[in-house]
Amino acid sequence: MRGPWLTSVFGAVLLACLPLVIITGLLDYVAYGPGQGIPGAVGLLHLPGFDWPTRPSWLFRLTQGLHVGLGLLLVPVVLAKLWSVIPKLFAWPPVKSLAQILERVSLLLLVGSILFEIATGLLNIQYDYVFGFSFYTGHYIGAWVFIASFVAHVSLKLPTMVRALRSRSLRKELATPLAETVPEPPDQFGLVAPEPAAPTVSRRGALGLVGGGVLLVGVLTAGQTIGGPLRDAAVLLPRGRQPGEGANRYPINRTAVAARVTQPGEEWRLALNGSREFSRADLLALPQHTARLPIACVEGWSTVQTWTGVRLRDLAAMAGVPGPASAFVDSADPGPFGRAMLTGDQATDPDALLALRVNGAELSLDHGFPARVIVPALPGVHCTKWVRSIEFRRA
Ligand SMILES: Nc1nc2c(c(=O)[nH]1)N[C@H]1C(S)=C(S)[C@@H](COP(=O)(O)O)O[C@H]1N2
Ligand SMILES: [Mo]
Repeated sequence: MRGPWLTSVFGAVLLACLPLVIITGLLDYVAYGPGQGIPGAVGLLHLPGFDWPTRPSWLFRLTQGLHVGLGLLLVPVVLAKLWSVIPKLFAWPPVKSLAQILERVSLLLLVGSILFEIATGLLNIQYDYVFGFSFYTGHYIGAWVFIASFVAHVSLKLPTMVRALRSRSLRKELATPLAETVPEPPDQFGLVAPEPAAPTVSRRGALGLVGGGVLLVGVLTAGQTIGGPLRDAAVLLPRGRQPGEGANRYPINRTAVAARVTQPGEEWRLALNGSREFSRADLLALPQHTARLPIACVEGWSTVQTWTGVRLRDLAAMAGVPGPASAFVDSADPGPFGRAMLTGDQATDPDALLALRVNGAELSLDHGFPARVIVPALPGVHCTKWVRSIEFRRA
């Protein structure tokens, strides 16, 4: 089965799709906001970044959905392509010439980095950080290793790929049954076996198997963005499978128990710029605004709900900073996502809320009672729950 044509078909699919995974991944990096310190120390690899916009409100839902969703869909294709070049990966003797050493090192970086990205990405959406390093820093540095070796690999192999694709017709291959399947002609790269055994699968069968794998991954993934009953089928993204109850029935990223947050009583107050305090009743007595906005988590799930609460910009005005340059939100959660920094535009968007209610009911404790931030197009991680204080800053 192995040969330049088959390898090139997998290669062409990856060449068409991986740039989208790369670009949406880098956009997610910008959305997370280098100002938040995520990822941490990456030295020269830091991108300049720009202020993440608040419109369209589904922007982050789209970029992270594409990054995680497409990334998962491509896993069977990556594995198939690795299988198709196995003779090259284990070539012997390992060192023949300087050019060959360079080629093998570049392949090691290419294969190593994509497997690293797949492994860290998958673990991040499955488990609570099992790495000994920060997922964000590791996945980000791994991405740059992959981008560099991917660009090098494509520039070296593109002519070979085009030639190989032209050597056979896809339509004809898809019409060829097992009985008529013969090896590709011997090639200079040594992909075609010199003495091949009789085929046990046709080329269309091999492509169908990989395509079926992609489809299966799709079924096990799509529910986390589409929602509804499909959400329960999304076993590859279990982090979005803790739904609440009633009006609060949508995924919970981190429960109150996990964050060690307990139900606050009447004594709860929101502190604004350290100078003003509001009880929940005070907040409910202020003008309320309702907006239908998504929560989209970098771990691969998203949902759209109807939120009601006080506009952040109204709070900014009450704090005496009507046009803030930024807003620092702190919460009762001591964990890593217990605080966030919003840009001025994010804090003053007309739909940016300190939400008190969702879908017409009180926020549940798991979803941030007594109050949580919700801002259009912002990654879920910046929509802080269990808010305790907001500081609107002039700079
Ligand atoms: N205080 C606090 N707020 C938080 C988090 C957290 O861990 N602590 N997680 C964030 C993340 S990563 C997401 S995706 C959203 C999810 O909101 P939900 O659990 O209400 O769906 O909450 C955000 N707000
Ligand atoms: Mo998240």
